[in-house]
Amino acid sequence: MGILKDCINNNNIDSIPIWFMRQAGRYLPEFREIRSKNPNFVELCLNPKISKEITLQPLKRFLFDAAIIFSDILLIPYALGQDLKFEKNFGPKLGNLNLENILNISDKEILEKLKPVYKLIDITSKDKILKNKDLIGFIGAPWTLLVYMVNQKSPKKTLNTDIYKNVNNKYLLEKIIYTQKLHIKNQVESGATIIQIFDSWAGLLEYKYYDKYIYNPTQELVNYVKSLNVEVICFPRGINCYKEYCDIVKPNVISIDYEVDPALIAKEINIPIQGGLDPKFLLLDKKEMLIKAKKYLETFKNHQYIFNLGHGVLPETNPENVKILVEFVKDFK
Ligand code: 1CP
Repeated sequence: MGILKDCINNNNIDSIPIWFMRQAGRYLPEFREIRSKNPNFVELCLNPKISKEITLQPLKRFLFDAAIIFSDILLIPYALGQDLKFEKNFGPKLGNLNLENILNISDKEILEKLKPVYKLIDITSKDKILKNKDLIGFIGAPWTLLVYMVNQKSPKKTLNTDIYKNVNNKYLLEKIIYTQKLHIKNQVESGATIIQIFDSWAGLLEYKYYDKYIYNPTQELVNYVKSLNVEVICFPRGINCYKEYCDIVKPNVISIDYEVDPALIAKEINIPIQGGLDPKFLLLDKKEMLIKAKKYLETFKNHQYIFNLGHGVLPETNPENVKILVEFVKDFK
């Protein structure tokens, strides 16, 4: 058990726990080297030996308290039989959505496709570098997955604004939730000690649809993770009602994005908080970066707080700045 779990469970800790979203990724030259030799991103995710190496790369360089598995939320559409590829300078491209096929696909077929992810978790969790550290497994929240599956590409490109009016959403959502439970269970059984739910596109949804697409489905998954005696962190990026979200969904930890005012959140929310710092601040010079980081450390001084960013590390980040920031947080008293 690592200090993330200690922090969440209010046990004594002697420093602030820290990890970063996208801590394994393109800002690291050793990742780029592996990536250049593995042009097929899905195959890379499904190669346990190499994805283990990528998962552990940031822990070899920095004093992070947790690893997050090198995988992707879009392996779920892939496991449900929707084609998936990642194109250079474009991002994910998903194939046609064949609802009938998706609804009929069996657990066995799904698990067969995702088996390499569980193998990755199994071999990574046994590595001695993770002794006393957490291994974070994850899923995409149902809404975010629905967006990718129906839109067939990142909503950053263009978004079909009628997405939530699609009459088949009900069945698709049910299948997504069902599949996510399978995926959560297998990640936990393979050695994931915490689960994070990424709702990266929560901010796109109109508020009147929150119950249907965000609150109810996510709450169901949160309850499921808790029933396995594992802590769950939720990251509903871009919403502006974090307090209401916590009251309804009840995650163990809420991960905040960089648009959120930390002082207001510290006042409003009494569950453990994670993250917040704008990843762009890691592109500043060292002194300015640390001033920004200190604001979060000071604001959450009397709170259960896991240091993280308000979204993923940017590819143009200098790893030296990551090192300086992590050491600053670990030394903060
Ligand atoms: O080399 C490359 O181009 C690959 C870039 C990359 C990486 C490093 C992708 C493609 N996925 C990943 C790994 C990944 N994805 C992790 C690994 C662990 C870590 O954080 O270190 C995680 C947790 C994810 C989760 C993920 N995938 C999310 C949720 C978090 C977020 O960033 O908001 C999302 C939205 C995706 C979809 C995805 N995967 C990759 C891309 C380019 C995208 C699309 C993003 C978009 O829509 O703009």
